[in-house]
Amino acid sequence: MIMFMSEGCCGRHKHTHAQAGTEEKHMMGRVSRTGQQFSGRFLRERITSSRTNKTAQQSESSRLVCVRNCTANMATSEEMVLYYDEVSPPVRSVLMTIAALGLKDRVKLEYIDLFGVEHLKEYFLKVNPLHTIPVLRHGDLTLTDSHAILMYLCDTFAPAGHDLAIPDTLTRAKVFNRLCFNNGFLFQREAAVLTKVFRREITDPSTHLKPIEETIDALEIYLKESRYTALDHLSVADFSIVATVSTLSFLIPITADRWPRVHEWFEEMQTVPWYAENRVGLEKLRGIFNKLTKA
Ligand SMILES: N[C@@H](CCC(=O)N[C@@H](CS)C(=O)NCC(=O)O)C(=O)O
Repeated sequence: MIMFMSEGCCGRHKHTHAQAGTEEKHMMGRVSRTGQQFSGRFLRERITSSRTNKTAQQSESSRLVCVRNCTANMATSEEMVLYYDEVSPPVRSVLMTIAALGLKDRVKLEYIDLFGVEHLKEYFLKVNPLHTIPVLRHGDLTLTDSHAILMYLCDTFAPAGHDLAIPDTLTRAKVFNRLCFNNGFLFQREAAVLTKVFRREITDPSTHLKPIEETIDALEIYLKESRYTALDHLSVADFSIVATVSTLSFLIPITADRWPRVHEWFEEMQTVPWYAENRVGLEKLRGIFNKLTKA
């Protein structure tokens, strides 16, 4: 968890979701560096061509689509509320997913000012006693972890054939495994260092970077095994991991000579239209980080 302190930070953060929406519109339909058009049709074609064992997957897929539809029927009429502050990497992964699934109009955003220590206020502790964001509320359901939220959104709202749909148990296992990598290693190690900076315990993080570098080494290996972090096409694992990697790039530049595959993937992720949702909070956090690390 990144612990946020109040000193000097109150009132700095204003709601900028509308700004993110403008950027997203601007980027929609953009062509990636590899010449790929990020349209819904393109995504469907790409996922279809990557399927190898179609028949087995289809029967598993229809079972899961049925489960998903039942969930969707129960839940889609309820309002969704996301407690957020876009400086948070896990929040940004959820914002990218909401945009990619076309859910922006359906999610009410409740701003929790982390640097204003709003997450420790009594009313928010009733929402999440562990005082972290993001939190997603959907009807009676309250999810207090970004990785659980990402899986839930995919299961409930990704139509069959969408890149973010999770059609079978093998795909689920791969995506979930990378989400666990982010939750247990990448984000934790990055957060441990950033917390020291935001608590003003250190101004020079350079001697604290080894554990983070080790996780980027692991990511380099994973990205040699598949085109994206979990699969050969985009998944929510990429949103989760890119939110963390873009933030840790304040601390460690992701260079092509040191981590060629991570560098290539990170460059490509920045061309994905929904990455616009990551930029706003990332730049806000970078501003705060730069102030606290300047000697
Ligand atoms: N595993 C959680 C981590 C969430 C987390 O640590 N969020 C930070 C912001 S990046 C937070 O709310 N920190 C406030 C606190 O720990 O009190 C997730 O992925 O949702």
